[in-house]
Amino acid sequence: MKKALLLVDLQNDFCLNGALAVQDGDAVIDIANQAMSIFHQRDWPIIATLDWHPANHKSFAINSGTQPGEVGTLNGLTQVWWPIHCVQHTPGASLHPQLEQQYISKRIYKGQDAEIDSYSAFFDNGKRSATELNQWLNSENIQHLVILGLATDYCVKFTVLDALELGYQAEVIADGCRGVNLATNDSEKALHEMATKGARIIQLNDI
Ligand code: VGL
Ligand code: ZN
Repeated sequence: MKKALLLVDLQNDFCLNGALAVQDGDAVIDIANQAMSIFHQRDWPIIATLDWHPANHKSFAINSGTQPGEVGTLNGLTQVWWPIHCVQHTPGASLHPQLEQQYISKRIYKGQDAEIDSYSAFFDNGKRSATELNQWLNSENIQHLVILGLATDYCVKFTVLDALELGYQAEVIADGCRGVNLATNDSEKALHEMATKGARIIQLNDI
């Protein structure tokens, strides 16, 4: 049965020296390349998501008169305020230079609406609008996703939970994920929640 590999936000701003660097984020690039090579050999599709914000995005603390790391409300939804990151067409928004991009068959952009954040690759945080991901997977007859990327406790988590809700089988490559961990253990908790809701937590060696 055909599976798709979903690489979540492997962008410079989440890696070493990036604006929203996740601890040890660079380590997942090698895992992503190994996973891509396996999927490529099997002729299975590889999808990359990109956090893709306009400069005036309201999730940026500076645009909302708040401090990064604090929590507030944006248009009725709980919002963590972030440093400026992944601004469209800037180097920080580019995929990591060591990622073997030639294997990517589809790119999914999210977070373009300045008024709402968008952690999941499927929907914005208020489920007000959808990306083209679900439609694309349907057209490719894919019901099974293998997911890795950044950050475990935000974009990976919400992507996996939406995938499960939409009826996909989801496997998360734990050694291919790293988290923000605003609170210690956020990433562990996120993996636990994904597992509770039906995801299989695996390692690269299991694929
Ligand atoms: C992400 C925070 C803000 C992520 C994106 O990719 O997990 N986290 N924007
Ligand atoms: Zn973002």
